[in-house]
Amino acid sequence: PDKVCGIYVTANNRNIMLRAQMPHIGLREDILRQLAYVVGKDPEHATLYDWRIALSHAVRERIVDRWFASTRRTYEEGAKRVYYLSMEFLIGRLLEDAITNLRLDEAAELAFRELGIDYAAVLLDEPDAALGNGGLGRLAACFLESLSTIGCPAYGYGIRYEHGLFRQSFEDGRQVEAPETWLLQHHVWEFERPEAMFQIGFGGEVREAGARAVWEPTEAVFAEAYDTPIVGWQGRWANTLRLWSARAVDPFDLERFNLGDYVAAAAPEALARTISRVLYPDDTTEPGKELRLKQEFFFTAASLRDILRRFDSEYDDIRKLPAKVAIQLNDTHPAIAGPELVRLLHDERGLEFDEAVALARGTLSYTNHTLLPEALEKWSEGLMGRLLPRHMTLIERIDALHARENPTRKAAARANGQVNMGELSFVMAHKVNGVSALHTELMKATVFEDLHQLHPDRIVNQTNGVTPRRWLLSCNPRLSALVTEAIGEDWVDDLEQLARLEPRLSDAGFVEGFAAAKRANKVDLSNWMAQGHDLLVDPEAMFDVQIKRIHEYKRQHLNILEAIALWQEIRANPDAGWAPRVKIFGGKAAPGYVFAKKIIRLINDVARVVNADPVTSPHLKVVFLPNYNVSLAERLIPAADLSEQISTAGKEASGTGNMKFALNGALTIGTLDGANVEIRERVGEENFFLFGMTADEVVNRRDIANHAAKAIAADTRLELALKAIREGAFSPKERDRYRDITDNLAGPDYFLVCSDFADYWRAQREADAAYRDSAAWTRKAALNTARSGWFSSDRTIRGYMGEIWNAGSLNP
Ligand code: TH1
Repeated sequence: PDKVCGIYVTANNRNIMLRAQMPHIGLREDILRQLAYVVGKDPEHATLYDWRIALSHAVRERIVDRWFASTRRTYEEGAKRVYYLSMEFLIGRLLEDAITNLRLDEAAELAFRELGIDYAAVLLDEPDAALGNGGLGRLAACFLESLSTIGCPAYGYGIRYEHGLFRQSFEDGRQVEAPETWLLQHHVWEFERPEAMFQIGFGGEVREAGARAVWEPTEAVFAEAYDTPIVGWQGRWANTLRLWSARAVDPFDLERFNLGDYVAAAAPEALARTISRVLYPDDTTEPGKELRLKQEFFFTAASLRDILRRFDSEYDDIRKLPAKVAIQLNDTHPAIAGPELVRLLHDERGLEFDEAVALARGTLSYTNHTLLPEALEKWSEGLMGRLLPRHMTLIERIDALHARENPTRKAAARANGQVNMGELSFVMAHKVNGVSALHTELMKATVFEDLHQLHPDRIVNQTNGVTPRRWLLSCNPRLSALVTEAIGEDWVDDLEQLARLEPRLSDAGFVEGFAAAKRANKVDLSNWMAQGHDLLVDPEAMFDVQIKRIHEYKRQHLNILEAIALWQEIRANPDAGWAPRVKIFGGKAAPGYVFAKKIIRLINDVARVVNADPVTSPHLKVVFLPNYNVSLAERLIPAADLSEQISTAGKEASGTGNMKFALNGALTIGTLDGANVEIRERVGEENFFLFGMTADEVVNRRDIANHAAKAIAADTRLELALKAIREGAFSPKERDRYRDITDNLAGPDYFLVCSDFADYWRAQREADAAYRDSAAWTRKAALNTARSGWFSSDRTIRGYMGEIWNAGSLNP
């Protein structure tokens, strides 16, 4: 028999295997077959949706073969597996990603051309899988794709939320939230696994049984698995994203039903399903609700049971666990994995407590994504003791053991009536990592100072990255084609090859091609904004983009203040040769974050006034696009000239949007925060508009009395901009509408918007001047692309594999 993809094939399944090698073969026939036999439609009556489902099934078939092959290889090699536990996976659309990685794009386009169907529209019909808030969830999605591209055997584990992040619209400039209903349509990519079902308990009592204990929960739900294959570049490898859905153990109360109480009869099912019903819409802020803790335990406990079941199927010595299993905790959301794994090893498998802790520690590692105090998870002992009584005791014992091993230890996981999940994660992990060089150093100096002293080798840095398949190859086909033409296509999974573009900068044809790609992307975006949003913008203007969650530390209000000041200055002096600009905003505010929602409304109000001003309108437009999500990012980033990365220094752990912009040839205006520092180092300081205080200066500035008032008094532009807001220039019917914003900025101004304003203005005018010299600008933009190769998530994942997981690649 022949060997294809590492598997021996017989004549029977030869066709399947050939398709695995040459996926474009028979694509059109397969689409039609799927349309008929899976969707149940003939081509004459098929809607866009029907075509999309048919295409997705045809593509999915081509993944499944590789998926099986990857699983089989992992078993054959006895390879170590990596498990990435995350509350969030912000995947976006899956179809185009799969088509790109299987290199089916041309075949699919051709097939639909022959069928007379608009292929682009079929792709756009897919809803985003928005099972995440922002950077943390999107990072998890990039990591999954890189793990598959690299061929590292891995599973993502998370929650199959019925409703992902809410849909955002504006009414009268205000954010309105509507539930996201992505699962109402048939979700083609997942496979239900009713056989992988675990019962997860809550509450109840703990019975002592000698040295061990038996936990008897009073409440229980089933966790049911749904698997989505994640295929890597060129389809060489496919891993699994396994998401857990909650369902009732006793789904239906027949007795109640027979008594005629139909609502009560269905109640157990509704209650159980609550656990996987919605994603908490808070990014980097901690609501600390009981349901959230239940979600965390639910998916963590189910994942650990599944991991041990898979381990047991291959090995009979549990002491091999750290050699065969690496579990990464994506922030503290799955931190209960520490005590739960100890419980499984100690209470259920009878290991000595100390050995159970050592094995768990050898298996677990933890990524910290933020130092913001409000985002560091702490659970009250009361709540935790009620919901997870056994874990509460085990946490106490973990603390005691750690104190015995480290007598000088000061802090503890359990302190002041609360469980500090960061401390717990640190103590239960063999490695703890930050997500940018600056953030990792700040971890050592601030939040984890004591623990770092005790364990100086535990904290390591793994600067974030983004997958070049989605964030260049597929979202920016014009630039990708240009790059491939210049240096071949090896860059796609070896992004540092982009450095080979640099010598091409002396080639006028290449530079012109680069400028032309950007211009065409901007024209596309302008047309889309004109059609879908009734907004007319000039594609020759600088596209200045800030897209991210709305948060005071990210300082969208600094950006809009600068827009107001610019508007005022243009009005006063309309003929001063202004470089035309379009300021584009996108982002959602947590529904309970009142201040952030006010910022959204202010931006919309400013946009209304500024865009209607005939004097300034040739020079300045302000646009807030609703419902920012992964798909909108894919549209905006390739068309951006200027990337706004303006957080208060020390607050943004890394940022990942900053990397996507630089990769796509936008220049950054930014502070020395998060990965901006490393981006600037690599692209060169002359190709980056730096402004603002450093993290150290920020801390000192806060000690200066009336720092905001002083900054305002020293800067007339800032003073006038604030005055305009206060006097109702943007809310004529309600002068006080933004009183809380202006009061905050003039008073505490914790995020130092006023103190950084003057330098931000200076950097913006520098950007204006640079943009006027379009040849020089293009050169800087191209250098950003050429020097962004290091920010591939492939590099990040290799770092985790080598320094944290001790895991290898099985790619041929
Ligand atoms: C983000 C960080 O804010 C961002 O700087 C970083 O690039 C990204 O993670 C990936 O590392 C975070 N998102 C969350 C979300 C929650 C809690 C903490 C963080 S930190 C819910």
